[in-house]
Amino acid sequence: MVAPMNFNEEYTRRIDYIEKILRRYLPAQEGYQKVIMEAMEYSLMAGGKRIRPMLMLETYRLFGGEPGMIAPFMAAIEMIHTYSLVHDDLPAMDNDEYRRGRKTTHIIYGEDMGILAGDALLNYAFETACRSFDLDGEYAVRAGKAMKILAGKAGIYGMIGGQVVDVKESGHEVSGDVLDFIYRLKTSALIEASMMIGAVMAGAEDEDIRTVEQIARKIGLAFQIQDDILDVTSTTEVLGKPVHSDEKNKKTTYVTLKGIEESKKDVERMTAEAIRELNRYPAQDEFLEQLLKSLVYREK
Ligand code: GRG
Repeated sequence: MVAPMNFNEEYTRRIDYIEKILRRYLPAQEGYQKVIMEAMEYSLMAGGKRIRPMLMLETYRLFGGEPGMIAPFMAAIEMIHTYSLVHDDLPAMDNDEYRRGRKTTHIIYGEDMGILAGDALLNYAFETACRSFDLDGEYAVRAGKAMKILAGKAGIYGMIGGQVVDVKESGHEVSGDVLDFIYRLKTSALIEASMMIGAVMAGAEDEDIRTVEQIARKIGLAFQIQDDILDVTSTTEVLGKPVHSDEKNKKTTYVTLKGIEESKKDVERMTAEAIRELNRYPAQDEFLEQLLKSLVYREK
């Protein structure tokens, strides 16, 4: 008889594995510019749920990927995500002092180094992902495809584009369509990149990669709506960052448009749909299903 999976144990095991990878790919702290390597480590190793590399790894496994080949992209996606948080916290953006339960990077290292640490993580993400080109034959071809996805989903047609509209539309009410656009780009794009890159590096067919993109889009939307809910219902101690930040920044969110109860139902519905669509694949992944379910009821 197969023993039932202990989700919490498996989750902790994966966090440890991902953090080992992140440490392995961080640059050595040396040279006249050492302070930037310190600031990169400070922000990258501050904890966090590591959802993006985790989804990448699980999708890679779902499509039969061999151990090891995906590691540079797992590190790269978390570096890009962390850079976005470092910049999002800057005085010119949300001006926040706490993130992941500790002082934000610009508070510790100053605004100038905060900007540079974000830039450094973004650039180093691509330097890290480029290491996949050193892999053998077919993997180098897959790495090229994955790189294109990473660059596109992080850029003006992806996360940065979403952030631009989010910042531009702050301070007044926006329509549901504009909000969907912001969420799809600002939050879903990196989750799409994570899962698509997992599939690409495992050698999935183009049609499956497109399906994975659609599934990840739903997961990203559900994730962002839950983020909106927690901003209203949670506490600074639990979240590790300020609550009521959407109200402070006068942002339209799913919660302001639809209310908490409706938003919760949407998170549950989108997650159930994503799980159903993933379950069509013959190689099922119990951890992935549990992970998606846990995101619906997450507290931070
Ligand atoms: C280019 C100046 C400049 C800034 C770019 C793109 C950008 C800044 C910011 C967008 C980042 C952002 C706040 C997206 C929202 C997505 C979201 C819910 C982030 C929180 O992710 P979690 O919950 O965080 O995974 P942890 O800490 O767990 O990793």
